[in-house]
Amino acid sequence: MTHRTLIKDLPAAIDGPVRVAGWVDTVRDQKKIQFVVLRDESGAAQMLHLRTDVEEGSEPDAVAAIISGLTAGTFVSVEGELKHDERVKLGGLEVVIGAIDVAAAALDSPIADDSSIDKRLDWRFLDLRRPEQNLTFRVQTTLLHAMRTWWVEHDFIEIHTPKLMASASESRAELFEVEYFETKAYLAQSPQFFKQMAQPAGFGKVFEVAPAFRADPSFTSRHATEFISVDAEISWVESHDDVMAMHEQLLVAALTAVKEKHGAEIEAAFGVPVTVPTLPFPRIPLAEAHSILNSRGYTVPRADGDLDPEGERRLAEYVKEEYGHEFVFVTDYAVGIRPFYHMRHADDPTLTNSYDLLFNGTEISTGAQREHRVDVLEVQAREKGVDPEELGFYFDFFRYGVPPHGGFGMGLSRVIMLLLHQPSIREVTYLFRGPNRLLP
Ligand code: AMO
Repeated sequence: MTHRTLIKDLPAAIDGPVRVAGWVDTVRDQKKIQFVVLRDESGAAQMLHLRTDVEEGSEPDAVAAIISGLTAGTFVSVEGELKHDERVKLGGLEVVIGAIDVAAAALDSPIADDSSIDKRLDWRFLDLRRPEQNLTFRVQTTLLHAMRTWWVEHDFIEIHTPKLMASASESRAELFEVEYFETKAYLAQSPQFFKQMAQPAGFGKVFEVAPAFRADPSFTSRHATEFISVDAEISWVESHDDVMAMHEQLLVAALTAVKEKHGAEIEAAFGVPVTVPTLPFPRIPLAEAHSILNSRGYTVPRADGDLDPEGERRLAEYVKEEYGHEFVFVTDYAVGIRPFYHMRHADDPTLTNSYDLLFNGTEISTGAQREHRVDVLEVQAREKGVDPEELGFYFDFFRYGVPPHGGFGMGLSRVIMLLLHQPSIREVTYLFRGPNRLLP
């Protein structure tokens, strides 16, 4: 069989025999000529067939019969002759069909481009055929590849921490419990404890890209019950500044790769430019963020002082005006809104060495320097109602030698959503999981 050519490679191919394969987009079945627009993972092209059964008394045309019976979505393989022709609107070329082989015929699609997101998610495999969806996952592939490359070039070790745990990894809220033989296990909410374990293990710098689970019953555009968490942890940090420096360089490398490879396609498909951020990203302490918002007429309603989505959006507006930047590190969160393992300021124990990273007005990440002095850590845990005895395995990490360290966790689908200006992580998650969605 002729080697299969991807549709995106047809413009550079020479006229002559060719085989393409994909699914039927549309069929125009005319009296003398039939057109099939064929789509594959790389693009769309026009196939055509001149009917040989037009004259009275002519032999039946088997190819024409197959084309007449094609339904949209049917996967076919076409052997034919490639012909470049400027007059063809779609790509300036066409394939004259010699033979067409139906791999599997399709029923009529139950969804259309304007179907609701819920209906499209019910039929996600069909929804994913849309070119923008295909692009979304190629962008994600490039982004992750660039991050992994950056980490590898900077001597990070990739780890895979278990997702079945004996205890909570963040807080007891939002915890999924599962039967585990005679006992209970919990799904990891974050690789937090075990990525930190790489520090006393002497690994230096580590990263992980893996699922995290949160029993979060909310139906927002940015929350899932299962999401891919992009994590890194590095030793010998002096403060959260060192973590932010690593984080921003990583994102510059990732967005440079995305812009180079897909910038034009993203602009065409989503109408948004990809901007490679300048270094350093703006840094604004949380207290100052509140003053800025207040001076612009907005008071964050949350009693605990954490930014609400509206506060994040307005702060991003300010950062865009003031710095022309899509990213901002909000730093130095108050102890009350941070977990026990965050290190506190040496000169102000009400503040933590921590940050949230906002991208286009939404939080994508939390990072911090960790408390590595076990006596201090125990006090901080008790203060937050965490029993150090119950987390004995974790506290042991700090009893046998450990370097100062810090890291971050970042939600992959949030990054992609905000990069492509999509309304929800549902659009950019391969298969979304939420409180009322376990299928498909
Ligand atoms: P945090 O809980 O802030 O921090 O989570 C880090 C990032 O993960 C993403 N995220 C989510 N994405 C989708 N659905 C969810 N339900 C969800 N929850 C969180 C967000 C968020 O910014 N262990 C710390 C990180 C660290 O300090 O290293 C942690 O998990 O983008």
